[in-house]
Amino acid sequence: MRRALAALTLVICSVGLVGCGDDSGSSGGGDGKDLPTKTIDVTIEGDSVTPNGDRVEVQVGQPIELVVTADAEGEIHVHSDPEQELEYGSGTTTLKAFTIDKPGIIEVESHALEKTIVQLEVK
Ligand SMILES: [Cu+2]
Repeated sequence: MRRALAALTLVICSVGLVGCGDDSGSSGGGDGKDLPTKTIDVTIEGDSVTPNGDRVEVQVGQPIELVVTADAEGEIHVHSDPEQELEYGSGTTTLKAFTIDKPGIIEVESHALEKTIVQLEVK
């Protein structure tokens, strides 16, 4: 009985920790400095891409990092101004972090697949 309780406490603690980490990512201040990097995992397999057009909220000036796992090399377009083209290889590639300097909706897409991966909702 005691053992089960200890295990349960452990589970609750680690879940709580994860929750905290996520929260601090989205509730930062508005000064545009020291914003935590927003990491977006992207999986490209054949002609399917995940996520597929999801909205992701980011803040102006927040570093955005795409971690791409793909079965073939390719290129991701970030439709910011100016547009950015980010190349990835087959396997897992962590792309160079970028920032968006004004509010709006920025599409991140694969032209090869003609699919929108995410829409960055920049606030
Ligand atoms: Cu494009």
